[in-house]
Amino acid sequence: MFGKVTAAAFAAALLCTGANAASVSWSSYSSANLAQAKTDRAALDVDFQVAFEDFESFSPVLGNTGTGSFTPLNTAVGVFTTTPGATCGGSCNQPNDQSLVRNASSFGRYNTTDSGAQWLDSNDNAAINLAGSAGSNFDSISFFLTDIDDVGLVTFNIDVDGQNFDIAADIFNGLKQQNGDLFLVRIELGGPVASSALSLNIDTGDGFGLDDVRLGSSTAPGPSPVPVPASLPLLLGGLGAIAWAKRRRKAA
Ligand SMILES: [Ca+2]
Ligand SMILES: [Ca+2]
Ligand SMILES: [Ca+2]
Repeated sequence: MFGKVTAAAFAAALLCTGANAASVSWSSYSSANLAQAKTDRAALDVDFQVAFEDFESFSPVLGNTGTGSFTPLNTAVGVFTTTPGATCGGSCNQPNDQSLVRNASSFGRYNTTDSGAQWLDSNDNAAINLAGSAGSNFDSISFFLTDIDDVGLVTFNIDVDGQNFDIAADIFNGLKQQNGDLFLVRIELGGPVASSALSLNIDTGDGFGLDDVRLGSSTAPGPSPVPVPASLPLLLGGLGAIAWAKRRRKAA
């Protein structure tokens, strides 16, 4: 199933943040169709790759017995954190405010990387958050998710720089998904940015997996622009005032 999701409060969000208009495209697959999902992804991710994270370089927490300490987790695509949830289900490791890098497929979550084994697991938290950045501008984010909305309430939504996309309502029509279902997500940010705030929000106790996160750019990657110092507008204003005063003196 392919779908495009529109942001509900998007006009208001634009007014508040000055952010570009983002859009989210979403595709759903059964766990048996990873190869097809990768083929579809290759057709979508045709822009320049700015950064990629497959979670294969981190030490995994094995099975369900380890202790997570992966918040914050610094990666090639930015810093991951979690939003703690109220429910810690059967797949949860304590402390349950951590996300985990797992390497043993279980509970319907699994690796999607070719020749890989690991993924970032939500550990039943309410959200996985990404402060996306890679030292270079980007205008798209894409990734695979596993095992969303197969237990508890059917509620999953994505925040992109203050714009909210209600996947459960607009794509799932409020219907529960199958254990282990696979989802391909691509977010167009609407313009180049040096950083982007992404949150994947779910019903607590409904764990999910995230893997193969890619930041892309429709133009060849280069260094992010140096931010204008807060003092520069003041300085320019001051220079303008001096010029104006000079003109006044001449006129007088
Ligand atoms: Ca992986
Ligand atoms: Ca599951
Ligand atoms: Ca789940």
